[in-house]
Amino acid sequence: MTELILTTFDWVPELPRGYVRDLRVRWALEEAGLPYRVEGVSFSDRDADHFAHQPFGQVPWLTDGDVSIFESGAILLHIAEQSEALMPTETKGRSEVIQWLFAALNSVEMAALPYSIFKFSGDDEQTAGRQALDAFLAARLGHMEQVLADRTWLTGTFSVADILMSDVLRLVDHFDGLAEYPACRAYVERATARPAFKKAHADQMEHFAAAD
Ligand SMILES: N[C@@H](CCC(=O)N[C@@H](CS)C(=O)NCC(=O)O)C(=O)O
Repeated sequence: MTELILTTFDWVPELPRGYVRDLRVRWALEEAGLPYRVEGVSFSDRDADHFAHQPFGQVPWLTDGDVSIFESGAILLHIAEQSEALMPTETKGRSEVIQWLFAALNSVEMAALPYSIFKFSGDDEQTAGRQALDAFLAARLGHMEQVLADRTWLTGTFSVADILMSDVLRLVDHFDGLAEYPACRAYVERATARPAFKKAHADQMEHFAAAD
């Protein structure tokens, strides 16, 4: 087995700590029981090597032997291919997990991210554009509320799709955006009560605090 190396920033400001996307990767690796090492790259000075691994100058990326992979969704899929704790190998179960993985990124995070950026910036001015974005998110959350009303995990058993979906919803919940969506909120609580999440979260907080 090759060594798995997860790269994240060496330091970030207080505000995003606990929400930097290396957490999703840590969480998946913990659930899968795969050993890994974490490396830090400069937050303030992003060099050519950083862009060679992550063309947007962002984090995370994962190195697995001669594979270097960026985009948290792609990384999670790469890890899930190595563990039935994260994704079944049979075609039907695998497709169900993959569709929800994409839904988390392309249907929910796509709506949740603009909301979170406004919240992080402290700008709460209700412009027409902002109202349209809020309505877009509310529609997505309304549908997720129905999906989650009668199931514990998205595909029956816990999978990598739950890591991604609950992490996306967790950021909305951080700004109290799930107040009107009790099933979504309970899902986030269930997911973040898992020991693998708790370890991943504590490790990320410790990693950034060590650089203060
Ligand atoms: N779509 C990318 C987004 C990565 C991303 O937004 N990373 C943030 C940390 S969570 C980052 O590097 N921000 C610094 C920046 O954009 O300059 C993924 O899911 O991996």
